[in-house]
Amino acid sequence: MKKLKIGITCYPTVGGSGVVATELGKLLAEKGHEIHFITSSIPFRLNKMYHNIYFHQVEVSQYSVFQYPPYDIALANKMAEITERENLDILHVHYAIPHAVCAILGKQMSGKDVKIVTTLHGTDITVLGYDPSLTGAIRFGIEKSDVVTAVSTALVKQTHDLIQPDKEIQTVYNFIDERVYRKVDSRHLRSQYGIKDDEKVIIHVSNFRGVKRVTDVVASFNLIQKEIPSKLLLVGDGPEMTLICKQVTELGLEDMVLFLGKQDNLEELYSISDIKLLLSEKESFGLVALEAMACGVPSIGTNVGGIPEVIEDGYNGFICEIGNVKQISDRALQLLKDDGLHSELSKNALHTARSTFHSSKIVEQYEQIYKNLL
Ligand code: GMT
Repeated sequence: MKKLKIGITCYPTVGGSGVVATELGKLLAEKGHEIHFITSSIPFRLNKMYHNIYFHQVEVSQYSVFQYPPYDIALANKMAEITERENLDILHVHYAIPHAVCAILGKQMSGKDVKIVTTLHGTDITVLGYDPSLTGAIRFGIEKSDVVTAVSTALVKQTHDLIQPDKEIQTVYNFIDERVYRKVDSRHLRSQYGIKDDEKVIIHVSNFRGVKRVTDVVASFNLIQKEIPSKLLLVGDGPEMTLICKQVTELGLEDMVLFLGKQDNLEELYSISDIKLLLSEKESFGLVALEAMACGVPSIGTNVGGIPEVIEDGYNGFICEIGNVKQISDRALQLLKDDGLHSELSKNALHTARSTFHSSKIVEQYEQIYKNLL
């Protein structure tokens, strides 16, 4: 395939969409394409030097005359500048708002025939889609993109239901870098964290926003630890943290819940975990479930959004109703008490991560999309 020049715009800070966009850029660069990240700061996962990855920072000047800094205009301006100067073939933006709209403006400003690919990740639809002051702009961003993808079939459907764009939207699933997310020997962490030999480990990783329902994670764990010696690892930080700390204290679980804060090298934590809990009320995909599965950890997830497309009930994990902590803890106990069942689901989790969601397969799908456009 002809080597392409691809501009990528995403939210570069911690978050699944930024992770996927950055990993995509890295893998495309490894395949010889030239990648130009056009973002507000250097993507946090861009942690290695690549000769064919460039970073163009969008800088927004503060003028007292503006009540709000004009970030979207600065981004469109930078997109136009890079498209023209580097002769980009593709602008691949992650999130319809504001990135697709900025790309459309940037393309017009550049006067070039750069093709726009927009990937929807969820919050732009499942949250902003309910805001009537934004739906018109989201629809415009989608309809004027050359190709639109969404990270799950559930998100495709939700976008059509909420935004009703006159545009086909393709599902292209998320992926992880299997070279990073794999079972590693990190047993030393168990003793360092004070986890006893007979204790099971349950893990939850998120940004602790309300939609992640971390209170359900703690409530489910409370029921689990009554029947089986166990520890809960809470990884991440966010707005709900104070509430969660209070809940843990009220339930008397201080010695059993480990607050680890934000962490890199999650594969080391997954590798000492027996079960992952992802109990969100909104989740277009659930990248963290895939990360855990790639390390052989079965997940218990809620029946929302794209989660059931990643976690197959009874095959590589379990799907439960939102907020049904009894059902969730029953499923967890079933898995934790039956070594045979656990190892079967763990094997299947690995298989799912390495087949349906293998990075090579997903990156090829994106390459095919680019190729068809040019
Ligand atoms: O879930 C978040 O709070 C972060 C958000 C983001 O923008 O990074 O995640 C969204 O995109 C991820 C990557 O595609 C998906 O795995 C998450 O499910 C999705 N979050 C929601 O839909 C709430």
